[in-house]
Amino acid sequence: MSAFIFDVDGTLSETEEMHRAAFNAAFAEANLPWHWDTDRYRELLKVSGGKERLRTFVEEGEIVSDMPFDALIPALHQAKTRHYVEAVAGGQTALRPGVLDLVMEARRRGIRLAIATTTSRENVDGLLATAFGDADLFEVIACGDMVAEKKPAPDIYDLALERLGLPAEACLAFEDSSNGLRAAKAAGLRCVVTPARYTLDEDFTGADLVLPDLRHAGPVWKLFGAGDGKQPPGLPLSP
Ligand code: XBP
Ligand code: MG
Repeated sequence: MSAFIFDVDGTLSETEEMHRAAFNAAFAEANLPWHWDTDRYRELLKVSGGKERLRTFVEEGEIVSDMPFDALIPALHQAKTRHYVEAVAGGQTALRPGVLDLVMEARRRGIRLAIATTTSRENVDGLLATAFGDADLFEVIACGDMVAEKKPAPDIYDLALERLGLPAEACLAFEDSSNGLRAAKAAGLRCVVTPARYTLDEDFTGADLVLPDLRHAGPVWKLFGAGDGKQPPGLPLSP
């Protein structure tokens, strides 16, 4: 195998609380009486994509607004992205345990690195620059609206494979959510899942490996076919 393809939100970093805060900041800025608490956001996260999530919320709630939805949703999402990028630039996030070591070891072994995410390019660039100190670490960044169908559709992984010029069997995907796992499997990839705070209770049937985080990377190298995998396959999920 020749490449690792990483999801971003929840996989590289626990970013969803920052996304939730950014949505709420955008609502307040627009003087909308909306506030997403953690329970509501966990439900809404089942919809991939911030704009799609907003549309679901508005349509489900039959919420009336004096601005037509087709204008309201992009405007709110742009404001939300501005708040999110500011939060990331302010250093409000860090890489999940084990991510930096695994990425650096992959680089050392000449394994190519790519991103396949639902979030927008400006969010990805901000996180990579802040968390890794290098926005160019990943040679392929497939993200957001580059594809029509978001996760759990395979499109974003298909795009990453196309840009890598590699077949699915040459790559290993890293995800945190059921939507992401389904997208990776539908694209024919093996997939390691490290559930995040918002996805701990989701269904990861079909995952090739489920780990609490990437600190114990032995099973990852074994799955990738490049290591001795001394660790037992798939550590029990931390409580
Ligand atoms: C998770 C998502 C994104 C973020 C919000 O992406 O579904 O929609 O929640 O970001 P990932 P946007 O595939 O990295 O897990 O508002 O930019 O969509
Ligand atoms: Mg994710």
